[in-house]
Amino acid sequence: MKQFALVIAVMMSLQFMNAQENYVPTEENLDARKWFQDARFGLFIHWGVYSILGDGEWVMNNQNIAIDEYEKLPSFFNPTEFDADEWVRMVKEAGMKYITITSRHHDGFSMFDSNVTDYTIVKKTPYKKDVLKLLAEACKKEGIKLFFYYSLLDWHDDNYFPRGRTGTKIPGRSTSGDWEKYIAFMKAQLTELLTNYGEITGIWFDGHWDQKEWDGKRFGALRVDWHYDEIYKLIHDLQPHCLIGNNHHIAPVKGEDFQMFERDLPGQNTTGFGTDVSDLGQLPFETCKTINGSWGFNLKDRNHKTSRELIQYLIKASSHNSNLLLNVGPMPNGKIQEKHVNSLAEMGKWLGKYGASIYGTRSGPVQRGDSIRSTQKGKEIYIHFLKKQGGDVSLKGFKAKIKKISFFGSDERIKYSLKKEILRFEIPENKYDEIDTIVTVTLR
Ligand code: FHN
Repeated sequence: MKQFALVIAVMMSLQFMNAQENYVPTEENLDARKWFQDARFGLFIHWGVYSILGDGEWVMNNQNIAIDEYEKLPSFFNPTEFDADEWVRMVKEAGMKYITITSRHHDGFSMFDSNVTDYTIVKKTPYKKDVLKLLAEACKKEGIKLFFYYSLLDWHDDNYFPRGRTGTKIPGRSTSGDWEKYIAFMKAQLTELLTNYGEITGIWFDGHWDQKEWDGKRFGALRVDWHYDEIYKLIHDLQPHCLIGNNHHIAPVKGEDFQMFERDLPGQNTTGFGTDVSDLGQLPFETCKTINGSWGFNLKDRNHKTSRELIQYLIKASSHNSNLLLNVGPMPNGKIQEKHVNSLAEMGKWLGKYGASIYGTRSGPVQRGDSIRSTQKGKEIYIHFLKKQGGDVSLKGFKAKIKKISFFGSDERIKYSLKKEILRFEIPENKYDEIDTIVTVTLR
């Protein structure tokens, strides 16, 4: 009986999971996936009118701000210090290869010019400029790829009805609406995003989970049809290379081109978002993480990660075969906090020296928790020691024949022994680095 109930629950939750069933990725799409996997490092940007309140991108929900009150925010949003070229320069110097920016978050405010709503940066703010356009131009000049984050969930639009699990206490939300019109609205906006901004490398969806039943412990059935079959097809028809990812917190469905993880490395599920080892698929991976503790600008957040922590997380992500999409929340004036700019610069400096052990690599043969990780590119295996090891190092699982072992970037050979797939060598105390000690194993 229990099993029967489970089958019914699973069937119900999949009922509306219309994916792009017959999707066959084009050559361009497969090339884009390969590029994406090699890129390994990108900047996530959560920026919207909420930044004015300095309390994160969920402030409308968390402070239950009424629709008509929240609607005043755009009139104060005037990011006169925003300089797209400066952002892109910072990204390049950080060694990042792409940017994913929020085009519209859950508050429903479009940070771009749109013909299907007036609730946009161009029509409602004194700034009047389309920041996505400016960023797209700057990215194009510098060869940085651009992804758009797009929220499926909307606390502002009347047609986002049935309303989801969140934003339920926001005063002024409508008590009726036309779901099909909402889908048509999203399709029209996505068409704009994929038509007016040149080449867009990916669309990053979020908010699917808002329409799942929740009993306080577990997610249940999906209450709406997101029409992913039509939405994904639309995107792939407009730009066939465009990579689709959906932060739905489940294993990827047909039509998606990469699998994403939020604040977790692939296979880990510390956030409880439900993406555990059994959900790992064959698509490229990306994990997103905040540079402090918040996505959108949060004035009181002092939880800034150190550059050591950030670099080590990038190494761990690469060793899990995953990209790291590291988030900053720009301030309402258009600037990124100095502390974050500095940390990114530190990461860039490190990558300038050790980038070969990250870019273009895949997961390596030995992984040992938080202390030893490995990446591999062709015949080079990079063993990253994130913590000091006492005495000799012995690593299991070395099947291939070894040509030589050395410290990264040095010709000086390290003596080793390899018996029964166990590799042994010594790292002298004075060779350890604060952040990462990299030993390169070159295979025959
Ligand atoms: O609700 C959002 C949140 O604001 C943020 O955008 C993150 C980024 O991964 N995603 C959602 C939570 O899963």
